[in-house]
Amino acid sequence: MKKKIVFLGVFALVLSAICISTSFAAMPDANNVKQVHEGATVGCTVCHPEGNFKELNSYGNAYNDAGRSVDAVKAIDGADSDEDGVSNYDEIKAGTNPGDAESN
Ligand SMILES: [Ca+2]
Ligand SMILES: [Ca+2]
Repeated sequence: MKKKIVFLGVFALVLSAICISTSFAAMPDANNVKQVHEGATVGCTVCHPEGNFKELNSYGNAYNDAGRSVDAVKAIDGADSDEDGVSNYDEIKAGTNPGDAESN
C-alpha cells in the first residue's frame, strides 16, 4: 500500500512537471501577442483549442506559419483566421478568441 502511494506521488510530480514545462514553452508566443497588443489578456486558447494544447487552432496555425514571432503577430493581425467576420487584431483587442469562430 505504501509503495502505491509513493508511486502515485511520484507520478503526480512527473505529470505536473510535464504540464508546467509545456506551459512555459508556449509563454514566449503568448508574450509576442501581448507585446503587439499591450494590455491584452492572452492565454493558451488563443493558439490552442480548449483542453487540447497539443493541437493548434486556426490562429495558432497562422501564427506558426508566419514564423512565431512579434512580426508574425503583426503580419496576421489583419487576417480573420477563424473566418468569423472579425479580424485577429479586433478580436485580441476585444478579448475574443481569434482562433475560435464561436467567439467574436
Ligand atoms: Ca476572427
Ligand atoms: Ca473568433
